[in-house]
Amino acid sequence: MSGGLYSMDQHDFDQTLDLKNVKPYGDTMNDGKTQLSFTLPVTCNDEAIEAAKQLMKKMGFENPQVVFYKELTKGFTFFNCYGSCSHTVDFTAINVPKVESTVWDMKETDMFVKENIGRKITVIGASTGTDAHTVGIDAIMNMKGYAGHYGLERYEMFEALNMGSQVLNEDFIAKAIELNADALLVSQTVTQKDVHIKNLTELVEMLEAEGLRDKVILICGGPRISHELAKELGYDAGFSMNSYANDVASYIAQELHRRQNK
Ligand code: B12
Repeated sequence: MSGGLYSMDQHDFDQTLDLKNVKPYGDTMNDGKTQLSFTLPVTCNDEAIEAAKQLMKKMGFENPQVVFYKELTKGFTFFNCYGSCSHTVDFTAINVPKVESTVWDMKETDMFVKENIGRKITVIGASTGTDAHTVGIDAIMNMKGYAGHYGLERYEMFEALNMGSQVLNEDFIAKAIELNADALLVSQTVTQKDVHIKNLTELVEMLEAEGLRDKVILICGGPRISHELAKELGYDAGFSMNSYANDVASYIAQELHRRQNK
């Protein structure tokens, strides 16, 4: 009996979903219910709460509610709020550029490289510029890998050098020349004041000046990097959160093979 009721609910539920006008789901379809948090640089008092609500309205939230607030430090107030989003997106019109390659596991990639490239692929990686975050590039390169995906150092057909963090673009390029690298992997985590754009753009310009840009597969990655941004900045591919060594390795192997057969 309850199973029948459940499927009726599901049926109603599906009928009210309009993919051309998608809004957040809270308790019921199309209620727009959203939780958001932010800090205002004002003293923690009733006026601050009213300011947060007015701001929510201007952001397009109906029935704004402040459910939690706290002084962070003198003159700064943090808010947790709820509201109903009045905006929608057309989900059917969304097109996200993605790296075009088939994702293989380590064995499949190694076998492909053995059979189709016939030599080891040399890859160097680093967090460049002032960026001191190493966990992302380690996840991709280190022998032990990350979340059950072995890193490039583990691959039989990859020669992988991880230069670590805060590597200057000129040192990175010098190493690429010394090792005759096939692929360069750049990690950028900090995006404050667009420092990642500066570092990434500078590397492309320096590679172009050295006449090296077309000779390497240039890849960047990080939590706020997208494939679209990477392409815009002159990279061949960009990888973000939830990407692993095997995503990158299979892309590099396929791209190198494609270039060799051009
Ligand atoms: C650990 C950490 C640190 C450590 C780093 C230690 C180390 N050895 O790496 C320390 C304490 C040093 C640090 C310092 C700073 N940090 Co910090 N840090 C973090 C933290 C908590 C975790 C980052 C992390 O390790 N993630 C785990 C890895 C596995 O994820 P990932 O990097 O996204 O990598 C994955 C993908 O993105 C991708 N990927 C990443 N790189 C690459 C590269 C390639 C080629 C490919 C293919 C894929 C790829 O693959 C990975 C696996 O899926 C984050 C907050 C958070 N929870 O994310 C803040 C965070 C990144 N830090 C931040 C900031 C602001 C700083 C500081 C500026 C703070 C300060 N004022 O001093 C400094 C900057 C220092 C510097 N010069 O860079 C901000 C960045 C905000 C921004 N958008 O710019 C964050 C988001 C915290 C926050 N919410 O404010 N940090």
